[in-house]
Amino acid sequence: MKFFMDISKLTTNGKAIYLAYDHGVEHGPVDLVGKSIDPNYILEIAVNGGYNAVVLQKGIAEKYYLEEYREKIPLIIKMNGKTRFPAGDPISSQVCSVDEAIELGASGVGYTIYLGSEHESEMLKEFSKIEEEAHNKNLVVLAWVYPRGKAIKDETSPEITAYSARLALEMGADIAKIKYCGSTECFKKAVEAAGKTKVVLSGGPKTEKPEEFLETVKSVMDAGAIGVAVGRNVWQSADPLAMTEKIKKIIFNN
Ligand code: FBP
Repeated sequence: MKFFMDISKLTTNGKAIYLAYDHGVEHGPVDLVGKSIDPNYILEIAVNGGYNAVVLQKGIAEKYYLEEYREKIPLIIKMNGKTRFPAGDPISSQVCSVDEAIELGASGVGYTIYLGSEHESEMLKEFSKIEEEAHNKNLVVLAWVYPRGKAIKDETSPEITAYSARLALEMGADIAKIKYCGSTECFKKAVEAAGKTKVVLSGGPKTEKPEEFLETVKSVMDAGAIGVAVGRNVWQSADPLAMTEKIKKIIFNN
């Protein structure tokens, strides 16, 4: 069992930028505006933008990643998912096995835990099995920790953001992917709570002006995050590669 995972295959000098593209499950094609409906378009951005990895569900990986991109860009497989339709507290089901992720060429696996959901215990149990197997098989484990459900009064409060980061550490994740809480100060507390688990920002909806998102990136880097996992703010932008360069400048020159 590997207790200390080497995450260098998914980082550059300890920093990282990941291109998230699991929205076809989470939100549906409504998010995949213009050219971004085409997985090849996204994979080209990931390669040409010099991302540390692209995040895909298994179906896209099987049909688009395997043949052409395996040697060009590292892969993080999203291990669970849910659509936007079910009512009530969220639960996200495992839809890919660790062995399948390895066959698809994954260097890491990602799993969403809805902290505070009434179904939280099922996700914690599922995550912990994936974490054990993935670490045994030398995969980096990323936890998307999103506070959601009736019990959560404010999904981006400083307290719940730090709790999200801490949960990732306690559950054995190598990297926690968490939402922004609104200030460098509060994100710093989350990074502190994550301890030896590294923290990346979860992008969020496309901001009106690109500068707004870039300010958030700057803020989380100042707070001690290692980078971002971004989707819509890149591939919904008019010039995804130019946007990528601006984000990278903040992350890697920090
Ligand atoms: P974005 O940068 O587009 O927000 O992507 C990050 C992400 O975590 C995706 O991996 C996921 O599909 C989406 O956000 C889910 O967002 P939410 O559950 O907040 O709707």
